[in-house]
Amino acid sequence: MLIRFRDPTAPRPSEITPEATWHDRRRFLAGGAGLALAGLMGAAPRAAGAASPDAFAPLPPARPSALSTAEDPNSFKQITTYNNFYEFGTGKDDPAHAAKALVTDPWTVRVDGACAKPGTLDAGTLTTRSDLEERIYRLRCVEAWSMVVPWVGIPLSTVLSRFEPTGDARYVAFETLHDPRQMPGQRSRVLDWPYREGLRLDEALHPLTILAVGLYGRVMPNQNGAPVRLVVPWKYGFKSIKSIVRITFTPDEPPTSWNQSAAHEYGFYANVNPTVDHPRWSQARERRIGEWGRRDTLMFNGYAEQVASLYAGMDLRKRF
Ligand SMILES: Nc1nc2c(c(=O)[nH]1)N[C@H]1C(S)=C(S)[C@@H](COP(=O)(O)O)O[C@H]1N2
Ligand SMILES: [Mo]
Repeated sequence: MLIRFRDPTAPRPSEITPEATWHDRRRFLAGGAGLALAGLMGAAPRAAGAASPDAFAPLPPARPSALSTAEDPNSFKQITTYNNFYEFGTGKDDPAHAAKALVTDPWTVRVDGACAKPGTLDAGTLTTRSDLEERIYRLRCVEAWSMVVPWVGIPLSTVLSRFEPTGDARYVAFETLHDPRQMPGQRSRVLDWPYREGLRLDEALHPLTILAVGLYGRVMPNQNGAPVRLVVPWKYGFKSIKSIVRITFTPDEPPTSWNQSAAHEYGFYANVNPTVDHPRWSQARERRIGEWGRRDTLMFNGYAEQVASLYAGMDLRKRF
């Protein structure tokens, strides 16, 4: 994989240049064909009403992570207007509107289960930590699209270690807020609420797994899972649970929402794997949002070098 190094003291491009401008620059560098294509696809970032990062509070400068990809990120508009967040509707453009009113401050995350020091986590304190890292991940979704997102987050392991998991902690379970008054999607039974996800402890402690608190150097937009959501970049998008209120260390594999709703379609592991098809579609290729054609999907979403050893000896067709 490509690893990008940057001077950590230098301001990030997102701090000195409005994001729309660097997209213009990139399009200019790509030449006329790129320009024409972007116009055709309605990708012009200055379109009236386009979502702007300026509407979101800036986060303190984050250290660029050595695990960042060098790929160009998707635009702020693409990342914040094409979402899956069923608590706010099942349409891809629902969350951008319906999540606006979600109250994310104050927000506490309860941490319990098999740990010596159960307690709570104030989401607000996560955004001011000096170990915030900026990473660019390709978050691929089961619906065969992908995006490159410049998340800002903190390694989940840094947070979990404070609660001192015991020897019984073999898995970590996560839960989203359950509040049908604020989350209108929870009034219909598309899923068994609250949204639940889980990881094996070694997956949860892997340095690629982060608790994300923002993107493009700004606090997390509600539609992307404010104030704090998981990002597990080598897994399908549904593993990356949004708006987390509870984290529990468990001895057994915890139940997860999509697995409960359709076990033959969505496994617990959900590692991106081009050789294992979803029962209803091939997972060999994906469309990058903003691109026309499809590209080959990479094993573990391009992070095989970092994570393949976690699954040594496992039959990934059975444990999909
Ligand atoms: N609580 C909650 N988390 C969720 C979802 C959801 O519906 N509810 N959707 C998942 C799915 S299917 C995807 S593809 C990603 C999308 O994240 P994004 O909108 O930030 O791109 O969020 C995941 N996390
Ligand atoms: Mo998804």
